[in-house]
Amino acid sequence: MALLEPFAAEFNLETGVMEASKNLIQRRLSSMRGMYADEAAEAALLAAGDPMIYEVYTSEVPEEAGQVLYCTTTIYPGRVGDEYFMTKGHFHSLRDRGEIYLGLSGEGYLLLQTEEGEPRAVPMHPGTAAYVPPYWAHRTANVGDEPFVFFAAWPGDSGHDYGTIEKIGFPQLLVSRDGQPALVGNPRFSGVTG
Ligand code: M6P
Ligand code: ZN
Repeated sequence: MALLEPFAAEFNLETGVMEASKNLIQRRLSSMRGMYADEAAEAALLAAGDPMIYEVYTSEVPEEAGQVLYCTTTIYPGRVGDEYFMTKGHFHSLRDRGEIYLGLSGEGYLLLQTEEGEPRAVPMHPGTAAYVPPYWAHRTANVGDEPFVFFAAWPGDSGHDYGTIEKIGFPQLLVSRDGQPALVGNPRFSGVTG
């Protein structure tokens, strides 16, 4: 492994913007087609201009064992039908790699599931350190009216497995009920992986 020089990156706690980051990932609704339950609401939003759902400023750290990758994620406020704007979500390619999140601004939820489809949900606020244990798929959603911003750090060799989530979805949907976040069963959840 190469010996790296120590460095520091500055980022904005309100917006999540990391000025030094050369890697900005932007996900509009069109890049996550089929992930929201309400297909008619998705089609209407796509026709109305394809909203930005979230942005990720990633570190320049090499993706290899021993390194610690990090990023900030900013999920914009909004819903597709009743379902709050959210990330795609992923398992780690190496399933036995965990992750740590720190809420910086706004209000969100961390949604998780095991490979057996066992769901969990963890509310996140500024100052919440939420732990993603190894083996749990993870997705975040914004349940507030402002951008939800959080910092994440994870082992450099974890990898992102998006395909499994694209195929099976998450067991629960996070929706707005009378203006409050509520978890409901996902009727399209196709269950256990493999
Ligand atoms: C968190 C971390 C990142 C991830 C980002 C967006 O910041 O888990 O690794 O890329 O959320 O989530 P996703 O990759 O699932 O779209
Ligand atoms: Zn992860």
